[in-house]
Formats: sequence, structure tokens, C-alpha cells
Amino acid sequence: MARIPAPPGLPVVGNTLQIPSHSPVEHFVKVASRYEEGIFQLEIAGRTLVLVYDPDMVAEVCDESRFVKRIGPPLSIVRDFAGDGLFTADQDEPVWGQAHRILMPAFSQRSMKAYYPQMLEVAEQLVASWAGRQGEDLPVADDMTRLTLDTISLTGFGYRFHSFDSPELHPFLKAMGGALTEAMLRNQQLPLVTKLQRKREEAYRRDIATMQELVDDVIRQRRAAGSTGSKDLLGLMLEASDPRSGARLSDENIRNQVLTFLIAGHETTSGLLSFALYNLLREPHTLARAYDEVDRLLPDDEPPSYETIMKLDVIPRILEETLRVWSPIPLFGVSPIEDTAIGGYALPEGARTAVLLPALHRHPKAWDRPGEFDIDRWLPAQKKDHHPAAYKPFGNGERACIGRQFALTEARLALALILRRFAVSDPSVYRMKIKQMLTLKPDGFTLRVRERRAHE
Ligand code: MNH
Repeated sequence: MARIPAPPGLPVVGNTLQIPSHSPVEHFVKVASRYEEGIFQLEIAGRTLVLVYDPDMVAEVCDESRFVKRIGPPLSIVRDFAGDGLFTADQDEPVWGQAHRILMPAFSQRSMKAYYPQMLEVAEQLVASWAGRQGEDLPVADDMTRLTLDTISLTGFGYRFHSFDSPELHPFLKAMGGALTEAMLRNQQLPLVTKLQRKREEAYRRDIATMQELVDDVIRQRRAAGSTGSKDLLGLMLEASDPRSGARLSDENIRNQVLTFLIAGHETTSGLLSFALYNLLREPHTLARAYDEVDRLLPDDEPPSYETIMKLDVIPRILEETLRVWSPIPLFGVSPIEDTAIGGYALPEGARTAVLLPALHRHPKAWDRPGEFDIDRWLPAQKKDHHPAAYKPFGNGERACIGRQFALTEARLALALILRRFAVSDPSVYRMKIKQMLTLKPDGFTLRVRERRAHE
């Protein structure tokens, strides 16, 4: 067996102090560029983390008969607020399977079509807001956050944040950012250090309480309305039972799911949309193709139908390629079910292993011209030749993202409405600066818009 490459660390603290606490993933990617083996390990806060990005080894760790998602740090820290919601539940907690089966129908194609009018309503609010701010520097990530938060809360829970009515982001978002950032920092702290930081602990508990108050309000409003028969996420959680066991979700679990969906259902999609606009501003040729497409398929000022959005071809490929070069979730964790080896490297049972997406998604073994933004990689003829494990922006297997179609439908619609109406530009020539709060976003990215045609 070969030894897993490992950058040298210090006694006791290992590599902990080498990792910049607010941008761990950028550091991992830099280290990855030094190890052609496609695997390395780090000692962080007393634990070993194996990072994998060789596509063949990733194929092995994505074999669900050998590897499983285990809730260790940082997800065990996120459990402080997301509890046993889908994202942070262990595979063998019965509640994971129960909630998964109860909620799957809410993510069918039919459900997407049912959510579509509400997705459209929120996307039109974004466009209206930008139409009134032409020539200003628009804070892209903030406005994409308004869009995606309002969309998941309205479609999933019938709850309105009214984010476009306010110049300030909703307090829920500040609390969430604080809690996610704290979870990321704690992931790299020895527990003793965490314990000593009393002020941080208080702020963390306050942020969690703020989020939970909002969740309680969402549930209270629905209960006050009585049984609405709604098949949205909250309706299913309150009224449906697990087809296999007949179990219903507990009130506590429903709170955890609502919080999970409020976070997971908007944070990553806003990152995707922000990165997509960033890419389009750097790729005028691709941008021109996107304008062509919306002019062809959405020629008038009418709201597009769901069917029209499903006919788009260039915009979805922009999204796929964006998820390749900038995955909002930069890594996901798995563990071997028993002692095993991948690519000749031994991994003991339970070894904390993570797939490092930015390095996988640009791995020269799987991708030609990996640094180039090329949406034609996603033409069917080319797609079928892709390495089967070289693209995992939504994770893997049973524990892959349940909201994938939701995110892609919402993102297609938003980009189509933006590009139909506006010429986008970036006079300040933004330089990518990643902000990591567990997930990634472009920090401080602004753009400007002008109406493409006169509107009456
Ligand atoms: Mn989502 C799991 C990426 C949008 C709800 N999501 C995951 C995972 C990745 C991921 C990666 C697997 C994490 C892991 O293995 O630990 N998700 C994304 C991306 C987008 C996204 C890149 C947008 C782009 N996710 C959404 C949306 C929703 C959602 C939208 C809800 C409407 N995601 C989830 C949930 C899980 C998840 C819930 C956990 C699923 C499970 O384990 O059962």
C-alpha cells in the first residue's frame, strides 16, 4: 500500500495553523495542485481528513456499497441548528429515510410545474427591482439571495420574506451567515479552544435562536391557516406519512427540516446564479448566445410558460458549466463502511474522506482545457464521453441533493428573465474573491444593467 501524500505539519496541531480559517477550501485547492496523485491528507484539529480528487478514486468513494455519508465535523456542528434534518441526519437514523420518502414527491417534475407560478412571481420582483436601479452597482450575491430565499419560502412553505421591499437583508440571513461561519471556524478548532470563546458561543446561540424563531413563525402561520391540503414541503411534512413505515414526522423534526430547507434551499442556488453572471460577463461570446436564445424563445414581454423554460438549451449549459468551475458546495464527505483501499491507498473503516470538487472538476485526466469556460462540453454528444465520476456538484447517490431540479428550474428562469430584459455589464471589472461560509460565493461582486429594448 502506498502512503497517502501529506504536507508536513507541526506536532499536536498538525496542519491546523496552515489553514486560513475563513477560506479553508482555497487552501485545500492550492495543496491539491501540488499533489498529482489526486489524494492527500491533512491533520486538522486532531482529526485526519483525506481529500480525494482523482476521478477514478472519486468513482470508488462514490460506490455506495463501500462508502456512506457520515455526520462528522463540520456537519455535526451544523447539527447544532439543523438537527436531524435531511442534510445533517445520519444514514442509519430512521428519520432520514422517513423524511426522504415523505418529501420526494415534492421534488417531482409535476411539483416543479406546480411551483412555477410562484417562482415566476419572485423572479419578476427581481427584474422589477433591477429595472428601477439601472446604472447602479447592483450587489449580485445579495439580490440573488433575495430571489432564492423568497422562492424557497414561498413555494415550500407559503411564507413571504418580502426581501425585495427592503434595502436590508432579512435578519434571518445575518443569523444564518453568523452560524454557518462559526460552524466553519469550529471545524478547525480544538474543542478546548471553542469552549474558551464565551462571547462567540453567546453570539452563536443568539444566531441559532433568531433562525429558530423564524422557523416557528413559518409553522405557526401554516397551522393558523388550518389544514390547507397543500402539497408543498410544509403540507407534506404536516400531513403525509412515510409510505414504508407509516411514520409521521415529529414536530421537532419538522422544525429541523424547515430550517434545513430555508438554508439549503437558497444559499447554494444564489451562489450558482452569482457565479453564472460572473462567468457571462467574462465570456462575451457565450453571453451573446444566451441573448440569442432568450430572444428566440421568449420573444415578447409575456411571462414565459414552464414549458418554454424547459425548452432552453444554452442557459442550462451555462449553469452546468458554472457548477463545474465554481461549485457552491466545494466538498462533500463520505466514509468507508469497512477497511478498504482506493487507488492503492489504504483507508480504514470510518476514515473521514471528502471529495474536493474544485480540483475534481478541473482534473486534467477528465477534462480537456479544464480552465476554459466552454458550455459546449454539455452538448449531448460530448457529455456522453465525460468521465462518469468527474462531475459531482450535487453530491452522490442517495444522499445527493434532493433540490437539484428545483434549483435548476429556478436558476434557468431567473437567468432567462434577466437576460431578456437587460444588457449586463461590469464596468468596475470585478476580480474574483471567494467568500466561504461553508458554501462559496463571489464576495463584493457588482454588475450594472440597462434595458435592452424600450418598455412601455
Ligand atoms: Mn442541495 C444535499 C448541492 C440546491 C436541498 N445539495 C446537497 C448536497 C450537495 C448539494 C453537494 C450533498 C451534500 C452532502 O453530501 O453532504 N444543492 C446543491 C447545489 C444546489 C443545491 C449545488 C444549487 C445549485 N439543495 C438545493 C435546493 C434545495 C436543496 C434548491 C431545496 C429546495 N440539498 C438539499 C437537501 C440536501 C441537499 C435537503 C440533503 C439531502 C439528503 O441527504 O437527504
